[in-house]
Amino acid sequence: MAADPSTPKLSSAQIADAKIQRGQGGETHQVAEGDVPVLTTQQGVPVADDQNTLRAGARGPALLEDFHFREKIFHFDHERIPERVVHARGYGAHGFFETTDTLSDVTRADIFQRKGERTPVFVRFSTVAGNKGSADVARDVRGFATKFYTKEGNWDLVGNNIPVFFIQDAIKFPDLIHAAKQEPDRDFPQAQTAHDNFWDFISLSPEAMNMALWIMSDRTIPRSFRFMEGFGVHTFRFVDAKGNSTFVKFHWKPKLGMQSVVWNEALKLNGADPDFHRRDLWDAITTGNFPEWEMGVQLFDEEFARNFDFDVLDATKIIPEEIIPVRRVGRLVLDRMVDNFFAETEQVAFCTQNVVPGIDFTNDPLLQGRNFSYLDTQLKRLGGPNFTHLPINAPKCPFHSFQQDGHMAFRNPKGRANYEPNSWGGEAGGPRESPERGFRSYQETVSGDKLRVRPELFADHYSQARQFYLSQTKIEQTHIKNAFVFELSKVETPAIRARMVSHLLNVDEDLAKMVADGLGLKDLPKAAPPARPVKTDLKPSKALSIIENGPSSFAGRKIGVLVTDGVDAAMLGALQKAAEAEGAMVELVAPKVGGVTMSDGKMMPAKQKVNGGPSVLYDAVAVLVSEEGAKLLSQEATAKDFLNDAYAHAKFIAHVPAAAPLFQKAGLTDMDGGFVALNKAGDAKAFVQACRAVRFWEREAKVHAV
Ligand code: HDE
Repeated sequence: MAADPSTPKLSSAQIADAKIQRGQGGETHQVAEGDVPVLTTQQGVPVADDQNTLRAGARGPALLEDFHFREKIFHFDHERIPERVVHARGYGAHGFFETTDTLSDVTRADIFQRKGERTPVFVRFSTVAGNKGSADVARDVRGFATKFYTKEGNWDLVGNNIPVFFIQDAIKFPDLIHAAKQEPDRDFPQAQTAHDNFWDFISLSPEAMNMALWIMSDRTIPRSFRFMEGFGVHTFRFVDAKGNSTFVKFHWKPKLGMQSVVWNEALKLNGADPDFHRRDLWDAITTGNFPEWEMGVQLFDEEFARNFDFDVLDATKIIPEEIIPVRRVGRLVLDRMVDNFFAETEQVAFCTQNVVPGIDFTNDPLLQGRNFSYLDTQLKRLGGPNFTHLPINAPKCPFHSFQQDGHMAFRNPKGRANYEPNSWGGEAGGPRESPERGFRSYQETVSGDKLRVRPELFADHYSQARQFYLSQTKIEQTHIKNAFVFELSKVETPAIRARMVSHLLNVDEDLAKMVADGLGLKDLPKAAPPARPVKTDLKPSKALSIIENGPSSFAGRKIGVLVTDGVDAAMLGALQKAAEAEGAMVELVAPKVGGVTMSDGKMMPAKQKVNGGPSVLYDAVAVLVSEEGAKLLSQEATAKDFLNDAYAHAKFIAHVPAAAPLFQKAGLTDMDGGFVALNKAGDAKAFVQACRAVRFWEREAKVHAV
């Protein structure tokens, strides 16, 4: 508004006048100078005074005729729109999708026809359960929604970072979400599933068991959006030019490899920086380190679907990559932040029904329900049927329809015809349908009785949960066990805890016993009777483990360096150089944010003051204090926390000899293989190389006794 260049400019005489007037009132407010646009009302009327309401006398009542005041407050009162019922907390960015392998053999979708072609996209990442202002590193599924502005219309792939879902039928979605969100009488806890209602619902819904294993894994505490996978979840259809169909499941693979934080770190991160994930995306994109994912597809036909152990319409199941490999067909690069969060990220309206010619739905009962829900929800959130007119939602290809009017219609069709068929020829007659180019649904033969029932294979609730658990490394299995124990320890009703253990007995007996033990459960309950026998012969899939699919370098990660006055300038320089060569970042944490005086007398500014820059913000840490500095920080609790947390979170820790007293004071005497001594400049490189393993996992067993 105020930035509109067409708004009137002040003449120098007016500026002088305005300054004098302010001078009389004694205020020090800034007034427009030279080329700065003049503040106006929404009607374009220049505003002379934005500091005082119009009054009858200096101490008199406000006057109703103050249209500037009324307009300003009226608009402010209506700034909010309803937050999303789910996925309220989110963060988006622009970018492009580049087709790297054509798919013309299986789909007529225009976006997949030409290798090297780039299609603009907007991606919004989110958590599911938390409200709009909740913390980023809540244990939760992450949304991964992509809007492709293709040449044949917008395609929305509204996915998650976990390939399965809690429920099989959309009719259960309100129950699931009610149970997951704050309990309705007390309105807490928010942004966490560690409460009775959630586990009550889950333990009464055996179909949720596969997802329960996934959400208790580290997939739900990703290091940031840049380090997680994405999935379309449902089975979709590709349709070729002749109308033949191939089933497809969509995948996103992060270029930086997968990485998660550890649970205790997540708890602390949410206090230290509730915006940890959005800040990470902002920092990466604004510094030119554009996050990237590969798109992969699993393609299969009706025959495979008929013979597969599970129903491909069941969104609680995956097809392991070892059975159907993921074919890489494109890359997604996010390279531009939004200009305005509300206009773009808040108002973006994803709809699963947004498909383009060549991409079609299947009868997955979740997907079918979603196709109703998303359009419906946009009406509520954005206030009318014209949300597609908002720039973030409008297609970038030509589009024409006879839809008109409604709230905020600023794109009504021109000309006489607003219906068809019509006999007004040429342009006046408006657009016409195209049997060749137009979207055609896959011609599927459908018949059946009208009933409320689920297909038989949907009833296998445990086999893939077991497969998921057995596909994890030992460290990840321990994290899953600990997560169950943590969450169920927050559940106040013992019967719910026991009911969950009765399900886990069908997944893996050892897991169930360890969870029972962790909960202090005296008697092991009986296993819940499975509706179908549990398949114990499913092969573990390496693709399901985060650690097995970690990074090959330390690129994109951050080292926190604790420094004090007198820091060895050469060593710090070597560390910065080694990190840069790896594509990693270095941030200084110091007693004062103004910085430190290095050994060479030069000043180096810090990013964080030590009490505001805990080590949870970093992937690895280095302690480059001087002898004097070590003495100073030995008296500072947050400096000792910095080290203790880095140690407990199994991080790699580099240290100069002068730091020894600080480690002593912090009680860290066991310098295990995760410590790297920095004695000479070359050691900095060795440290960064060690960090490629992301964590020194062997240490974990030593720091958790219960
Ligand atoms: Fe959603 N979901 N969902 N969902 N979902 C919404 O739409 C819904 C489901 C997902 O960044 C809502 O615009 C139903 C699965 C993402 O703006 C709502 C069912 C998957 C986002 C809705 C599901 C998702 C949403 C709320 C059960 C992964 C955020 C606001 C059938 C494949 C999109 C909105 C964004 C948002 C309904 C299940 C992903 C209420 C009824 C499965 C990423 O319409």
